Amino acid sequence: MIIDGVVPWPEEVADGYRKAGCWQGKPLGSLLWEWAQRWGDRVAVVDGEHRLTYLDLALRADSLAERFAARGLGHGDTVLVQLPNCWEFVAVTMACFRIGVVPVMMLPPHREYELGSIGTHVRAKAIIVPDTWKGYDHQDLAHRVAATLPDPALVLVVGDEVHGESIDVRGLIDHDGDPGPRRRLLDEWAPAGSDVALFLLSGGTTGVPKVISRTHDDYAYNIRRVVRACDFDLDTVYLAVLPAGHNFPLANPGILGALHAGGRAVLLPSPRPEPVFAAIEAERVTATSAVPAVAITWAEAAANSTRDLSSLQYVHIGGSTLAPETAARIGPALNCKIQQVYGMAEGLICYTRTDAPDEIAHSTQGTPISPLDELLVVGPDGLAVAPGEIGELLTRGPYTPRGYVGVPAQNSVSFTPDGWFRTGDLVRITAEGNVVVSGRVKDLINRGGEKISAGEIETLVQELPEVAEVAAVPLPDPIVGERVCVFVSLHPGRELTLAGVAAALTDRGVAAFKIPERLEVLPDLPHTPIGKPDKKVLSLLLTGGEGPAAAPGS
Ligand code: OOB
Repeated sequence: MIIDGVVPWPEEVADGYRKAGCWQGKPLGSLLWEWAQRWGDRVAVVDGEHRLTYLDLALRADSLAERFAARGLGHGDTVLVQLPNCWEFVAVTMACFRIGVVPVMMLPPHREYELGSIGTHVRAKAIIVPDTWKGYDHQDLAHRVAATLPDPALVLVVGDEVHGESIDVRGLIDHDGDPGPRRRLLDEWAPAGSDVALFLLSGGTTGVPKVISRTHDDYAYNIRRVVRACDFDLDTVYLAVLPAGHNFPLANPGILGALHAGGRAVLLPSPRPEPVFAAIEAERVTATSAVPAVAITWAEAAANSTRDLSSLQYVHIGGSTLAPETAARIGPALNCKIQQVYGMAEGLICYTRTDAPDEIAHSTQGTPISPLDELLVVGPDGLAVAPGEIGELLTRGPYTPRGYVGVPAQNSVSFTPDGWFRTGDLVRITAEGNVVVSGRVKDLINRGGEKISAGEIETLVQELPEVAEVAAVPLPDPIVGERVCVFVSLHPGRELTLAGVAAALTDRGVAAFKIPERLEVLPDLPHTPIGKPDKKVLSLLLTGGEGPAAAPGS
């Protein structure tokens, strides 16, 4: 089934990946039943009091899948999934995989602006939310968003307070009768391995939502390889604390990797140290993943914790830059080994291996998980740099798609004509083949691993009547790495405060993590020779001449 706007791999390349055994033609929903057959009564998912075995999970997913289908959802229909880390997230995702419905992985902080623009772009047919989350009414949000979408969309809700006009997700799960006939029926409806399994989000650019389509074949391959790179096995107890819809905790190796290995995924809705340490102690967690900002808070809190963290073997750290000195502190503080990961929703994943010496694990981001990943480091002229030199990383491979969904103009910028994805990251590759990320050329702000497109913030701030010109730049920050700073010049006689900007963007329904945290008003912005705001100069103004780690907008 071909979904509008999804860019396939060229047929001969796809054939090569099939012949090499990467793509096995099995949808992820059928893998769920393979796991259930192998490990049926072992615990697969833990969420507080809830402990689901592999068989429980498969039966619940089947029940949901059948009810989704009964409400008209089928192959290629897209569903916005905005759930915190909970067992229902896993069951809903698997249910979608079972019948070829495509979950679109939204994040809990997203609001009208993100749900509305992505939902419109992918023509969502349903929105799945919690009733409330962190004091915010997501059910209400989902109904407001649904009313603005191009097609009628169902609102499905996980929680105790489900209103009449919403569908109660837990109410769709039944445990009656013989599950065999349903399973056989769903097997007949299963998508093909080459079909799209899910849509992941990338930091958007100006008005262009960047949606990444991942097929069952490519995602399953990614999961198999990363499970190997991290030595996940039957004894793995993986703790998911980052938002489960993000590619890192979802599948690298994350929740799906733990399940694929026959281990167990423990879900926690927050990375705060005390509940994390309590969960590690209670569930004998062996591995977890974190962005650097989170790993640092754990390392600091561990000194004063009486929790038994002795089961923890590995913390996977990635999503933004981790300084080698910091990396060296985290392992001893948590009494475990760290594995660095450099990855992206667009595909490519690099990991330092479990047996890497400390100097590699602390100062590099490791090697690609597949021997078929292709990496090319180019200079500003587009030509390969000399080995070991810094340049922009381009990549292709069996789990790196060839384009974003439905944005041909953006794709001609983000991908080369021969299919290389331009990561926008500056890297060098060491003599041993390890990738070291040293900055970036793409214009985004990386706030504790959450990617915020500078262009998107600029478009929103430019809409304010006071603003003549705007540029968003990263403000270096010791805790989250970078925060959003906007420089503006104003129309004559106008005034603008940071609180004013924050209120205007919040009113527009923009996620809180994107709201600017610093505002600088200048009489005029400095410009580059072609007349764009000069972000290098602006960044220097912020750092007093030191310059941030990243080189934005160059
Ligand atoms: C992960 O995925 P995304 O899609 O949120 O962000 C990808 C971008 C990369 O292009 C790079 O700019 C940055 O995040 N990044 C890193 C990094 N890992 C990712 N920058 C410096 N050092 C690192 N170790 O962030 C992601 C996806 C899967 C696994 C891990 C991370």
